[in-house]
Amino acid sequence: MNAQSSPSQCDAVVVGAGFAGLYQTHLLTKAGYTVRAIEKAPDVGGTWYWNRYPGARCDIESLTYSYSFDEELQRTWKWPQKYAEQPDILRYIQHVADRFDLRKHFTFGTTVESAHFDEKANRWRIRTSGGEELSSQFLVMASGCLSVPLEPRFKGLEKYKGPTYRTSRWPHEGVDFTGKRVAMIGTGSSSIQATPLVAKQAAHLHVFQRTPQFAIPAWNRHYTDEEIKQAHESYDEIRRLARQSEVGISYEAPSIGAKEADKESLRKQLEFAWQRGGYLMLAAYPDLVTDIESNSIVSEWVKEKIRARIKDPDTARRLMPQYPMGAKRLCVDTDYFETFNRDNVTLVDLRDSGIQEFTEKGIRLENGTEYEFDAVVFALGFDAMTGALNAVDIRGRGGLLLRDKWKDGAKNYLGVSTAGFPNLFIITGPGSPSVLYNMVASIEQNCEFTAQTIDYVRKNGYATIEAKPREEKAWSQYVDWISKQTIYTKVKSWYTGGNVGGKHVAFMPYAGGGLTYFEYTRQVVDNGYRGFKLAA
Ligand code: FAD
Ligand code: N01
Repeated sequence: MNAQSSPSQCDAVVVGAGFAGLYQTHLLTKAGYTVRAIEKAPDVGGTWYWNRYPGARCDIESLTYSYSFDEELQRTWKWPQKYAEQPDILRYIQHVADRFDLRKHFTFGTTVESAHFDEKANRWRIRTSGGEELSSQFLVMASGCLSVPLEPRFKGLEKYKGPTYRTSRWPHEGVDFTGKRVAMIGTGSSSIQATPLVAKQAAHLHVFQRTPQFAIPAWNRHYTDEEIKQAHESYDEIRRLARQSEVGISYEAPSIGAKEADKESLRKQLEFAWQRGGYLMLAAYPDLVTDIESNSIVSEWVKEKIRARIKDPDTARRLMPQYPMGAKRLCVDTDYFETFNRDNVTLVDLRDSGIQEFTEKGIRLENGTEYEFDAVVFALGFDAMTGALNAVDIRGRGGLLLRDKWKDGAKNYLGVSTAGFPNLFIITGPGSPSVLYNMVASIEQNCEFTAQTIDYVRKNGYATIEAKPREEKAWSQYVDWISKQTIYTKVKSWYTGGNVGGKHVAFMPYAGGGLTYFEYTRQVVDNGYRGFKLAA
């Protein structure tokens, strides 16, 4: 079946062809439902289709940051590196699409523009950029937590004559910066991965930093054949250990908090965590996200490590983060701080003087300093978690617009459902562990919950399922309360929406841990969808 010629009436419309949309489509079609899946990009991949900048790679080990649902798939796929590069992750996703013959359900190069719930028919009416009108009982938004990049909105940008690039929309043919004077704006994860590679090519690189970030070395390397063989043989154990952890990654950590550890055991444990590298530095002790004193001990220790990587003391001072480690998503780097030891790299600290405007040839700061560039790279981040949902004209009962409902916060139940929007499912939405968990595992759980729920609704002869307002309120208050017990609310970040002008600021993911969340959703199902209203 070719999606282009497939019926406009179907059981479910799935939006997105990333890890989530593909798995959701696989589950539903395998269960016998008709699915029309729509993707803006010309092909599968989602995040890994769009983010092709130099150095793009995952920050959770590939053996874990991959689908677990198919034995044969995980035992036959060979990850070349500990943290796979974007081309390898994209190749993997394409392989999954081929292996399970998923492309035939998709219409690519097409955006879902609106989705209105028809209360008389109990169906979603969906309109696409291709002018098609679809009608489905269920709508699954697998549209991504980090899929709507922030537009560069700098005064005078239209005057600038040189080429500009966005990390999240990198040209497929790549960019050659050889001999060029380059500006990099932003110092989040994307910039931290791209900066060392751009610096190696460019004649000179200026990095414009507004907020210094914590980054932990990845210590990335190629896997040996023997390691891959062993991993394939012990995959059940790898997944079992990952599932036992609150973040979906297996790791060892002491049971006491950092502030309770004596000096010598603290040093040993932090050295161990540093050598292990990457995102798991935040799991060096179990209380780093919840206890500011413990966090501060470890943050200071990490800052010393960072300081030791930078030769110039003034540059080191300027690169030092000033917030609790992990409150912004912890970055994982390869040679980021060492890059500032190069003669062809200059840090521009925007806390001294902000960007006034772009000129024909470059950038002028508020203090009058001017820079000339042959190319500018924007690594400004995303309208996270709600961006892709609010970009679509989604209307529920009574014509209520989702983005209006959410203007004072993304109220939801379990992150997957929101009251007044029957038969709408959101994969890794606000209110679910999503970005605080290994995302692929988080996606698998949410997709399985959605498929199971759709099956329950259909097999029991219901027309609709939707969150009850009372449970939604309780869940949203609980998500908010938990976040306030953590360091996450101590700083402006994309986790809180604070990076987007005018967006309601509140911590969006569920910070109570994956295990707790998964158990909670299991109980909801076991109790006949407690908190949901089912109607015939
Ligand atoms: P996406 O991959 O974002 O896919 C959503 C798709 O929906 C997109 O292709 C988009 O074009 C499409 N779409 C959106 N709206 C519409 C619409 N209206 N109509 C049609 N199509 C639409 N997470 C981790 O856990 N570990 C990592 O190491 C990691 N690395 C990352 C690196 C980068 C550079 C980025 C940006 C994110 C990273 N993430 C990581 C988070 C990453 O987004 C998730 O891990 C995962 O890939 C998300 O998959 P998804 O299918 O939910 O969403
Ligand atoms: O975006 P970010 P990202 N003028 O929001 C700055 C995942 N990911 O694309 O901090 C000047 O982190 C902004 O400054 P400030 C991962 O989950 C993972 O890098 O707001 N600067 C910040 O420095 C990650 O967290 C990987 O003060 C401006 C930067 O731009 C998420 O995606 C790799 C500005 C944006 O950083 C987002 O990462 C890549 C302005 N007007 C992404 N506006 C891995 O390593 C914004 N900034 C796996």
